[in-house]
Amino acid sequence: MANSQGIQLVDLDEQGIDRAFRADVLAGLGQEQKAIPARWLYDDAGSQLFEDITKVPEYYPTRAETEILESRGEEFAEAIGPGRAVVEFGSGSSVKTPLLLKAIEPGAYVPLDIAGDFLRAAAADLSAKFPGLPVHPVEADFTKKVELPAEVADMPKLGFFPGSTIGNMVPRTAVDLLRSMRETLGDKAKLLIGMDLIKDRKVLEAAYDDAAGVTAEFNLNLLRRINRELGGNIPVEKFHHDARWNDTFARIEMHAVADADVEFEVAGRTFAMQAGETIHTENSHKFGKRSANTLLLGGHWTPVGRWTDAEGRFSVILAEATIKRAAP
Ligand code: AVI
Repeated sequence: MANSQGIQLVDLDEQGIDRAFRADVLAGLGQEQKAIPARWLYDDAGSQLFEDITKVPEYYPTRAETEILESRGEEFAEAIGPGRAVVEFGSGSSVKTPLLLKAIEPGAYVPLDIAGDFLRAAAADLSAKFPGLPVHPVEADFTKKVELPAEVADMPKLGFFPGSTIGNMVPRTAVDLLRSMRETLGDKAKLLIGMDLIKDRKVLEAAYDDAAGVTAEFNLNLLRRINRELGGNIPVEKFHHDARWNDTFARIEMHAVADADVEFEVAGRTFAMQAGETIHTENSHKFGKRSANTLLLGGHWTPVGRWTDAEGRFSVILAEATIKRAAP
C-alpha cells in the first residue's frame, strides 16, 4: 500500500534523513492550517496499520469493492474482452488483482510501482497464482508517463486502479494522474477504477474513526514517524485523531488535533499549536455518479460502465481512453 500512495524516490542526506519527508513536514507545519501530504502515513508501521484498517467492521470500502470484483466477473469479461495487458497502478492487492485476472483472460500483467521491493514480491506472488500469464513488473513513478515493456507493445491495455486511491488526491492532482495514465496506456486503452461513493456522513465518519482505534493509530503514527525520523519531540499523547466530513469538497478529512497548547521541535525548528488547532493529514474524496464521470472526463477517460456493491456504497467504473478531437 505504501507503494500506490508513496510516489517518491528516497533521497537521504548525510544523516540518513529523507530530504523530501523533511521538506514536506517543515513546509506543512509552517502553514497557517498545518497539513502534511498523506503519502507520509505509509511507513512500514503505517502500511501495516492500513492493512488492519481494511479489516475493521466500520471500514467498508475494501469489502465492498472486493464484493463487486468477485460477483461481476462475467460482466467485466464481456465489457473488457480478452487479450489485454493489465497494467496495475501500484503493486497490486493479493485479493483484488487475482479476482480481475481470473475474470478476463488477460494477455499479460504489468504491475507499476516506485517501490521495487513491493513490486517484485507482488509480481512473484501473481506469477505463482497464474503460471501461464506473462508478468512484466516495471519500477517507475506512474504519476508521469511510463514506457511499458516491449513485450506488451502490441496488446491493448487495461489500466487497473482499485481501492479509491484516486480519492486521496485533490481533484487537480487526480486529473493530472488520470492524464498520465492515459498517456502511458495509449489510444485503445480502457481503465477500471474504484471510486468510493458519497453516503450518510455518520457511516463515512465511522469508517475513518473505528471503535477499535486502528485509524486513530494510523493517523497518530505519522506524528511518531516525524519524531523518529526527523528528530522531533511532538507530544503525541496530547493529540487525538479526528475524521470529519467536509461537504464542500465532498471528502473525509483526517486531522491530528492538539488537546492542549503545545510547543515542539522538528528537524531543529520550533513550532507551536494552540489547543484545538489541527494538523490535516489526509483527504479521502467521495463521489457521486456525475462527479466521478466529470473527474474521469477531465483526465481524458470516457466512462462506459459502472458497477456498485449490493448496498450501493462503492463503485467500480470502466472507462475508455477519450479520443482527441479538434472540435465538438
Ligand atoms: C488508501 N485509501 C484509499 C484509504 C482511504 O479510504 O482513503 C486510506 C485510509 N485512510 C484512513 N483509512 C483509510
